[in-house]
Amino acid sequence: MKSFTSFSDIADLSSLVQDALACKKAPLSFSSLGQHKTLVMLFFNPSLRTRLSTEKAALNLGMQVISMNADQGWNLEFEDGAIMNAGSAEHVREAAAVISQYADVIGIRTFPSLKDRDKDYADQVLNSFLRYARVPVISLESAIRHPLQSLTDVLTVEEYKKTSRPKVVLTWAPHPRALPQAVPNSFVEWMRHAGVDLLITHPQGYELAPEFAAGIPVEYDQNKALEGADFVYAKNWSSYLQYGQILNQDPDWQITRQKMERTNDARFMHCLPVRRNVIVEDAVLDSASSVVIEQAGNRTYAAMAVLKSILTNAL
Ligand code: AN0
Ligand code: CP
Repeated sequence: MKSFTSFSDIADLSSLVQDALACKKAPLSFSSLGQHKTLVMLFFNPSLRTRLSTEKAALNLGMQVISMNADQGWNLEFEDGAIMNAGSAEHVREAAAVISQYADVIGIRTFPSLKDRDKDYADQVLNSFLRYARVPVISLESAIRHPLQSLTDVLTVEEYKKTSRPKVVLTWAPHPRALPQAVPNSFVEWMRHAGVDLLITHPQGYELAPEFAAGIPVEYDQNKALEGADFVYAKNWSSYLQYGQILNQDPDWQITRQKMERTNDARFMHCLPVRRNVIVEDAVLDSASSVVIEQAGNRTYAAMAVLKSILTNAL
């Protein structure tokens, strides 16, 4: 693996998952693999889990880590041929090449604008780093994907499943702010290869981009969708069709204990951060069915498996 930005970068999902599980069993058994290698992480947007778990993963592998908040006062130019006589002081061509002088692996987190669909789906920030960096690049969530989260989600389903082919329901849930489609896009991109029966449920107008959701069944009746589910994965996202808009805030889409009773004693999952009693009731989040904390814990081992594979193949 040279860079890690989407499902298509990996060679084999089940071996990556097995590797992550091996890292979980013995997190320090590869502690010299990354010696004298440096991970530089740039955060164009904030993060709790991704930042700390990826840093922890790198430290477990013996790497050095430098993290930089790139969300304030650092206006990079991304347009080719730009005449830089306005706000931007530096072009990504130099920035990515220069960071590559200090880093063996670069991590990038960036959110979409949610204003211009074509621009967001071109994933310009991440792709510019891929193009101009001289070392492997890891997505720490881009405008349209969150692959470290999705690998974690596959790993977590693998750990908790009680049947060989569980029913996994991705359900939209309400949220007061317009959120990216990155988590659900990526979730579908990875889950379709994970040996599960995947079903998506959301209100009309929240259809995901066809490049991600094509061929995956959608049930517009959430109650029906939840019948017999083994995993309920809740997430809000803004509309793709009416790009970036909030079309619905119907509290009836919240995941409640009553709704969980329709499932096959399902595990509740969410990538976090989660709005309590908006996305999901306290009674579900605080119940034994919820695995959100364990899921977040698994972020470290997913990141370890990815970094290991970059360190062993590409550096
Ligand atoms: C972000 C999102 O929905 O993409 C990050 C989730 C991992 N969520 C929020 O900003 C609440
Ligand atoms: N789930 C997730 O990526 O969380 P952060 O935004 O805190 O990194």
